[in-house]
Amino acid sequence: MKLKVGVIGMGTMGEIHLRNLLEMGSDVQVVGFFEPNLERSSYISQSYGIASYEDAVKLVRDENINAIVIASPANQHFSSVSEAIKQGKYVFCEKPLVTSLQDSLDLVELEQAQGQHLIWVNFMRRFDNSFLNLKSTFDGGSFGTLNYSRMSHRNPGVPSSFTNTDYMLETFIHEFDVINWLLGGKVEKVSTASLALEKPTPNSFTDPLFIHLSTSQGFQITLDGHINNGYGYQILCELVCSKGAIDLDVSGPKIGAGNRVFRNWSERFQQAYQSSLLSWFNDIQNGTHTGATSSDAESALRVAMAAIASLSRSEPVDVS
Ligand code: ISE
Repeated sequence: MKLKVGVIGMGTMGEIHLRNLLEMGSDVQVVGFFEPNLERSSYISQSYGIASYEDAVKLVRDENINAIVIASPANQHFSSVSEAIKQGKYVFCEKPLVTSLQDSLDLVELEQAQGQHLIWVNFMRRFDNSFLNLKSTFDGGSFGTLNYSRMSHRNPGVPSSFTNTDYMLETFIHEFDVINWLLGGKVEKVSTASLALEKPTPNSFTDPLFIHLSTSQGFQITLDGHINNGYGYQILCELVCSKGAIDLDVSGPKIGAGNRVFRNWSERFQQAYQSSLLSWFNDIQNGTHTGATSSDAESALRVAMAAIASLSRSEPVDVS
């Protein structure tokens, strides 16, 4: 099946997806895109020779388009995704899929009514070679059973409008998904703590931030974030098991980025973004779903909501 793709949102992420789509061969055709910022829109049309649409709804309803890639701001995802699902079109949507639990439940229901998977959420760590190597080593069992896990998320900086809610929905949402994917089970309880630095963040969010999570299997996970660190982008994930500890530097069939420090997230996860989009294409051809589903997105969102509540109330919160 030829994918005739429309892309919604042409910020940094939308352009990365566009470039990756353009490299996927003749079975993928980019029909057009929608970007509300006129300057950016004309830059994209001129640079890539692709038609722009007046609005997202026109793009989604165009009969020449059968698959939609969504990289608009998260609070605009629901209207595009729900419209696409009603039209029976395949969707590849950036994280977080939506920003409220009600929207999430509505999307899961709409998709179920169509009787097939139509939503793929870009939790790209599931396709990152380092994470895949870690998962296959852990699943192989030679390191024994999990005692606890440590994770870190470090970013040189985030936009000045960033808030604590964004911290959970835009940044830690990746770890909330990784916990479900890598360890299985459900996160049941979340508590948060912060550290006041001498040089505080100029933005209106709490950084560095620490989260403690416990899962239905009794696993304990500590997660720290320092996303205004000024020096670089680094992702760490360590599984401390009964026979030894393994992390993202574990060797595996494909070379991964490991624990190294990068300039930014797009550089660190370049391979994962390509693989994630390619697997969407392959899944559509094969009638499979090897990525993150709308239900996976809902599980991660529930943890994020509990973390937001824990941070604002300064107490442990159960995940609903
Ligand atoms: C950004 O939006 C991403 O999705 C990156 O993967 C994440 O690491 C970063 O913290 C977010 O701001």
